[in-house]
Amino acid sequence: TTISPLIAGNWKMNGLSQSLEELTELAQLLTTGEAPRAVVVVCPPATLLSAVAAQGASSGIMAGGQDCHTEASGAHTGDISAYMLADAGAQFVILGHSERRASHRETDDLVRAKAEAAMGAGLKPIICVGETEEERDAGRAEAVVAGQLAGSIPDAASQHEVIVAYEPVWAIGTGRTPSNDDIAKMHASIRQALVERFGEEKGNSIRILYGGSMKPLNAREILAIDNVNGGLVGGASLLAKDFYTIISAV
Ligand code: G2H
Repeated sequence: TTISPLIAGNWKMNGLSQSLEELTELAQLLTTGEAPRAVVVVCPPATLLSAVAAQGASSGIMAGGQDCHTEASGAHTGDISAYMLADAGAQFVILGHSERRASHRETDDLVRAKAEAAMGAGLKPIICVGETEEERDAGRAEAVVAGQLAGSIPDAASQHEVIVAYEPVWAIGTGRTPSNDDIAKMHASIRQALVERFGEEKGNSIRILYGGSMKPLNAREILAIDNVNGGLVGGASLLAKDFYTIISAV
């Protein structure tokens, strides 16, 4: 593939100001060794976003949010808009993560509206899809993911940069991962859906990340699979050394 790979760290609801020391360490690792082949993104909790954006800039680390509202501003207590993320220095935003789909009942329609808002604010949405274990056991994994893609990616993606993250729900934070063969099959099917919807050129230019228990030990083989254009890394992104190992595995 000719797409430049991207590795994004999803800190989820982890990270206090002291976690910025990990970021400093990551920046040192990234700037002392050989320049990484991957675009590097860190998505901290919103409280640390501007610090990550400021501190990461000198080492090429880009910042991303973990969610945004559909509106630019207004009476939405506790929410944060895409414009606010951009204002704080974010260039990316994770949307439709399975944890939000599950615990905040986010639907494909809502994720699509959020992605539209994100693109309107100049952010690159990282749109997450993935089947549950039941759905995989029932042989419906590819159909479920195809449905999520169709519903969650806005048509306007044809004019903007979007990223897809395939995260099988049963692999998230569990230490379990699909076989390389299953990852290859799913990523090929996502690629096909993107090409069918957006055409050869655009469809082949969209990054498809793998997420779910990616760690230093399995990153190299997963990242070598066809149509895997990077990773969305949760637990293993919290320690600079581990995250750097994954980044270097591209
Ligand atoms: C999947 C992933 C990051 P983890 O949610 O989004 O987390 O690597 O901890 O499974």
